[in-house]
Order: sequence, then structure tokens, then C-alpha cells
Amino acid sequence: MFRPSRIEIDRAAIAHNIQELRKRIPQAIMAVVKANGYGHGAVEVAKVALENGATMLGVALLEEAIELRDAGISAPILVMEAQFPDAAGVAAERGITLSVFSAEWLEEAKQFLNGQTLTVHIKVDTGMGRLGLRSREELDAMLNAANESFDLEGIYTHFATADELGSELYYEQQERFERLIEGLHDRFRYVHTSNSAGAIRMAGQDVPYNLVRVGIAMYGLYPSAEMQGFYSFLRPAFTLKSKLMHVKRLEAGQTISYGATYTTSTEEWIGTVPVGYADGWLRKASGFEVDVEGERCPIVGRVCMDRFMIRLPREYPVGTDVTLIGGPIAIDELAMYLETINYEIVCEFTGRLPRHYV
Ligand code: PMH
Repeated sequence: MFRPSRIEIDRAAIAHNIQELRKRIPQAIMAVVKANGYGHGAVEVAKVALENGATMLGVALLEEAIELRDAGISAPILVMEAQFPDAAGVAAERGITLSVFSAEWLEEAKQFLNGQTLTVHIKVDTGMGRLGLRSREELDAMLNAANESFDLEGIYTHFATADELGSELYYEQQERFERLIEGLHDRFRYVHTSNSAGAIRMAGQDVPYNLVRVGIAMYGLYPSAEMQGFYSFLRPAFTLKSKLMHVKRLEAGQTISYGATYTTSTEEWIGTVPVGYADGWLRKASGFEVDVEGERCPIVGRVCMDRFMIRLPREYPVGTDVTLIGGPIAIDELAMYLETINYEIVCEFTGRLPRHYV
């Protein structure tokens, strides 16, 4: 690998986060590693999570589950995105659990099973409006349609506002879920509702759920600014680093990058950092700051496809380390600058940036 730009993932931080969550949460932990482990690397994160007490993995796509199986991971995996019924055969063969929410789906899927049993979790929509059945009739129809072809292992819902402390909907969703599954808790090995925010909010409460689906907190990030107080124990695992590739002194009046949107006002030292929007370092990050040996340096001019320029306080040698994310530059600071959330930041970096595990 010749390029000096890299994402570094701190395995010990992920291990720490899982261990700390386990101290606070009595439920089994599903480590959510969809979208390549929120950009951190699904296989690596899954291994660290399982070694530190997570007992199940959650992904969005069947392809993501297969990637984990191909890497030799044998822990239970739940696919949380809906799949068409023709996915049932491969899922059953590879021991992958699917999320299902209609009797018709079960009927159609049977033909793909060739006598195998498919493990499923029933998805209930209690207010997310995304996926899931919404009535007891639909649930009863599923229970009737299931036969020996299906192991109805779990039932779950997903909160829309668990990270908003003032939200009534969070409590309404719990009530709707409880009403819908009334009398049925014992039919399922796993009953689950919570993402990171819900899991930590339910800590210490007596709830009839025995599994939580933890994503963002495992990566050391908090689900929303207002939940930060619940999460003082977290350690972010993600850093993005590069090196100065070129350093030059420009006199006043010189322009920088496409559109010539920046002009030096005096004599300035300008450094070029080889990370660009094709890596997921968005063009909108123009004007944000990066860290060079403890000094914050502004990005001047537009971010290009493969590189951007910064204004240095003085001359630095080519090869000097530049930190784009991590240490003094928190992901949440960048997220705020880009008017988005930390989830989107970690997911946006492309495969062109190598992931190093430290
Ligand atoms: N469960 C489901 C069904 C999810 O979709 C997610 C995250 C999680 C658990 C984990 O949530 P956490 O990272 O807040 O702990 N899903 C998404 C999503 O679809 N968009 O952003 C996060």
C-alpha cells in the first residue's frame, strides 16, 4: 500500500465499549455490523464484539451475512432488512436468520427451502413506518402459517425516537408492541426492541426483553447529542489519518483549487493532503479544520476528488502526519459541520481508504 491515507480502527476501543455496555445491560447483545460495520469493517468488528461478549450479529443484507459466514464466523446472524422469499434457501443453508412480517412471505418461501428449516424473527412496525406487520391479525396469520419449515425464534420492533429524551413516541411504541404481542412472550426465544439509545435507557429497568441490538455505541459514538451524558464511558474506535504530500509557500493573491474560491491574503504556507471526495471526504468539508501536530489548520478552497489543501501556520516537512478524524477532531464536530449525524460520517468512507486495525 503506497498511499499514506488510512482509517485506523482501535479494536481495544470496541472491546471496551462492549464490555462497558455488558456491565450496564442485562440483555444479550447483538452487535450491529451492517454497512461494513458502520464503515469500521464488518468482519473485524464482529470478531472483536463476539470475543467480548456479544452473542449475535445484526446486518441489513443477506450478502452482508454471507460475508461474515465466508470469514468463518459461526455466531447467529440476523438480517434486518426485508428479503424477497427466494433468499430463504441460501439463508437456511448458511444458518442465517431472516426478518419476516407476512404469512404470504412464509408461504412463498417454503418452496425455496428444500426441506431445510429457516430461522426467522418477526418484525413489528410500531411507529417507524418502515418494515413490519402492524396488527395482531397479521401476527396470528403468521403464527398459523408457520410450520416445521420455520423456527420462529424472535419477535422485535425498532424505535424511531429512542435517542430523543422528550419523545412520547418512544413510550407509545413500547405500549403498541406489548399490546400486539400480549400473551406471546413465551413463544419466542428472543423478544427485542432496543437500539443503542433504547438499550441504555432501559438499563436497570425490569423489561420483558432479552436482547438488544447495539450499533453506534459499540463504535464509541453516542446516538444523539442529548444522549451524550448516558455514554461517558464510550471510546471512539475510528480515526482517519493522512500525511502532507506537498508543502509550498505562496505569496499573497494566489488562488487555490477548483473555482478559485480561496485567495491567499498574505504570504501563506499551503499543504496538500491526499484524501478527497472519492474517499468519502465530502466537498462540503471545505472550510472545516484538520489537525497537524496539535495545530488546527483550515481546509482552503474546494475539496477535490483525491486531495484538498490546508493553510499551515508555518512550514512543515512533507510526510508530516495529518489527522482528519480522531483525537482532537471528534466525529461529532465534523458531523455538525456537515449538517449530518455521526452515523453518516463513519458510513460514507469508501473502500479506497484502507482500514488498519490497531
Ligand atoms: N436495529 C435496527 C433494526 C437498526 O436498523 C439499527 C440501526 C440498529 C438496531 C442499531 O442502532 P444504533 O446504531 O442506534 O444502536 N439502523 C440505522 C438506520 O437504519 N439508519 O441509521 C441507523
